[in-house]
Amino acid sequence: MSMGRKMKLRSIVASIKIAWVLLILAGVVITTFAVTTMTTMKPAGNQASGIELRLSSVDPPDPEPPCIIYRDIVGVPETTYLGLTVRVFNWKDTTLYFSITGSGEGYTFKTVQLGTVDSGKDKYFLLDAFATRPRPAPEELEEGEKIETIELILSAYSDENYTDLVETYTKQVTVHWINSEDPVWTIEVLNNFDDGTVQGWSAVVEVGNSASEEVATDYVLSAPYSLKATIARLTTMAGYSYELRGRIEKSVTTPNKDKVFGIFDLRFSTAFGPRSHGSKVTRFSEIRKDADILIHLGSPAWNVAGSIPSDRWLRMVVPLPKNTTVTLKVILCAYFYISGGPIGGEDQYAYIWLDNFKIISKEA
Ligand SMILES: [Ca+2]
Repeated sequence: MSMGRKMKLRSIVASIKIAWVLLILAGVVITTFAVTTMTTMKPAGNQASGIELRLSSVDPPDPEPPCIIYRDIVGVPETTYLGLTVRVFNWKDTTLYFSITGSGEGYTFKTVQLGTVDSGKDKYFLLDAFATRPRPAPEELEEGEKIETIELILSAYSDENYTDLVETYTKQVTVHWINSEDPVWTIEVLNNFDDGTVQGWSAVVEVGNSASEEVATDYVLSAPYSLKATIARLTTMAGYSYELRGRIEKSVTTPNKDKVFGIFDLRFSTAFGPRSHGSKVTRFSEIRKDADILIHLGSPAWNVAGSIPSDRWLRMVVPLPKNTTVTLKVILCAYFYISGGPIGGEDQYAYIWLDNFKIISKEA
């Protein structure tokens, strides 16, 4: 690894701490995420390996903190779906073909062929609906919680038919279920927007021209309203690629209790004009606590189409620090290319919906 590359990676790590990446979906979706700093688990021992699988932005050689996916059973279908974003590293001296699957009691995993990662490189992959599992019954969650372990199994092949196995790499991941409706949890915040107000949330444009927030009725999880943010960018030139990025945010003060979680039900979409190419999908989404990335979905590569699911609800659950004032942010980034002749000014849009946002807490 060249010094230049190392420096760049270091600076990214310094700003990020732990980015996890997951998503789940269900009839309503459900997602997940992981954070490592809040647990006493020890990192898995290093595996001497020419390949590696990570679920965070922490770069080798730094050990990756333990991976934890938080999930809430409330409001999800009887069959739950787990999705995640993973990073695959190839330190072998040739390009390899990768596939990934997993195992865990009660889980059914897909086997997904990821394609190639070049020698010395890493890539992000979003695994949509990667695993299913029957929703745990409330009785299975003692004190409103249940911990289980799954394994992710990465396999590298030398050929495009995925027949000549070169190496496998296994990663242990903790799944931490919660039942946010168990009375052991105190509901500190519930933002369902059903009073017709935005309940302290605001929209912010990061790359583009405008952002606005409102209560909306087009997509809701609890009637009559959800929160809807509209982020817009005016495009006036053809033959250019454009980024469109914005967020919703709210400042909260967390309770002085040992366990605090934020539960987000989110939906993303875009509306691009007829000249835009780049698919009707978004590039990445993140949940941040101030500048810290708590969950990252999708790929940083701008030209990866279909990086995150859009037009359906996703759930993401994040642990939060106690007794602290933080700004919670949900970021959405889209990328597109405008082709053809002069377009004379055309707005492109990205949308974020939020409903039934909760902060819950309890003593350990
Ligand atoms: Ca609502």
